[in-house]
Amino acid sequence: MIKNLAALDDGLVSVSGWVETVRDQKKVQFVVLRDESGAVQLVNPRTTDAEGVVVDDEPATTISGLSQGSFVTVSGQLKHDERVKLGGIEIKLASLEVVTHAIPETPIAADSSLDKRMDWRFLDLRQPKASLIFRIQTTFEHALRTYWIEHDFIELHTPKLMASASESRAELFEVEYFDRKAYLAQSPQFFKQMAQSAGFGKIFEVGPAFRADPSFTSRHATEFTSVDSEISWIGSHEDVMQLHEELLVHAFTAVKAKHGEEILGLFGVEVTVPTTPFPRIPLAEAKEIVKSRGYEVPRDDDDMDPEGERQIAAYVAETYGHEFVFLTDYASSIRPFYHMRHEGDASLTNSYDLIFNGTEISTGAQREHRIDVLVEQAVEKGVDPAEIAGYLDFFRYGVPSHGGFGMGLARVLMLMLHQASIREVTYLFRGPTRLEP
Ligand code: AMO
Repeated sequence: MIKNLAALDDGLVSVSGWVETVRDQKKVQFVVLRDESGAVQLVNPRTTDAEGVVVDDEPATTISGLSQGSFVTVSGQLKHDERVKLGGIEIKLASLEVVTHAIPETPIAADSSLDKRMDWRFLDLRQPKASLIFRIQTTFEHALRTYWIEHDFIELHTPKLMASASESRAELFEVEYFDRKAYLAQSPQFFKQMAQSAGFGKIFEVGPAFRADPSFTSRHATEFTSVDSEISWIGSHEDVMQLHEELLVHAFTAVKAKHGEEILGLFGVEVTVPTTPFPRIPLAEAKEIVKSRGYEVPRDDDDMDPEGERQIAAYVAETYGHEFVFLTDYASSIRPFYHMRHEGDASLTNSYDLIFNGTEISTGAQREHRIDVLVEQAVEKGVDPAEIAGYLDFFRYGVPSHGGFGMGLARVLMLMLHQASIREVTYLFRGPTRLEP
């Protein structure tokens, strides 16, 4: 049912919205009007002359010519009728003003390709599913913030123009910056660690991140919203995982409470609030498990590949009845230089990836905070200390033990709502061949 009905002085109501359908019958016309709050049925009985023949008067003629998506403002008498599907009300038309006649040929239809729908994103977003996605995103982010604020975290907005790479150089966007080069931030990694050097203790940021990743997968974008948090005084990455799971439980509880029924109705998905602790499996063990299920992981010395992630998620679902799993203790060879390595076994790191419904949504780790070790690890990874001198300075004046994570917001939503691509849950997607709209 539409919610934005305004009462007029003369006992009528007024409402504006987009025309969804027009049913032009012999003696009566029905129009369904929609806005962001819902839909309402308008009814316009046709006028007949003395012989009972229908007359072409207004607003009947205008209604007959209304194209789908036209934007109109109407007034009329509100009638309650339980038989009317849209909330048991309808409006008997008194006046109708067409603000904009929509171009009759709609460029997209329900069966249009995803790419075509992205071309016409503002029309694509008119489906009720789409606005629900962004209301869920709002609730999700709000719940994360509530948790952080209740636990005394500080919110930061770190710069997105940087003088160096913060993650792999391979995925770096370079921009002209007056007489020098700048780079778009791949993550707030360095600056969230700087806050630990500054003594902020617990911080978070929700902001854009850029990756010059030429892939066309369903889970990669060149610009995405990264949910980041970083905390000091940790014993190991276990403390980061505990923060991470508590945050997710808090946010999933809020989403389920506010949108659970709508999500079930529109997406056919029952949101499950995860239980803690989430299962934790060292990466090497996870690879053995998927191998024992008959899946040959392409490389033992590499990250878990997407099929491996699906396989381990299936195992976790069967064994623990859980949608989440932390894969822990990644090999140093496949982790960035700033991850802390195991005490006594430098081949492994105090790090994890979080898998949700079979796809990675997050990477987290304890960071190396001892300057000598950090420089050594950078050099070993081929990172020139001179290039990250500013970052290394944070550690030259003492930094507590610390760690944190980065989580792709769109990936969480995609997997929560069982969508096939992050394009569906990103307001305006950016990929290698998409810079518009
Ligand atoms: P990582 O590079 O794994 O780690 O990124 C963290 C999370 O960000 C999301 N993500 C992406 N989402 C959409 N498109 C992309 N191209 C893309 N790349 C990454 C994923 C991923 O799990 N600084 C570390 C995090 C940390 O240790 O705090 C980092 O950026 O969901």
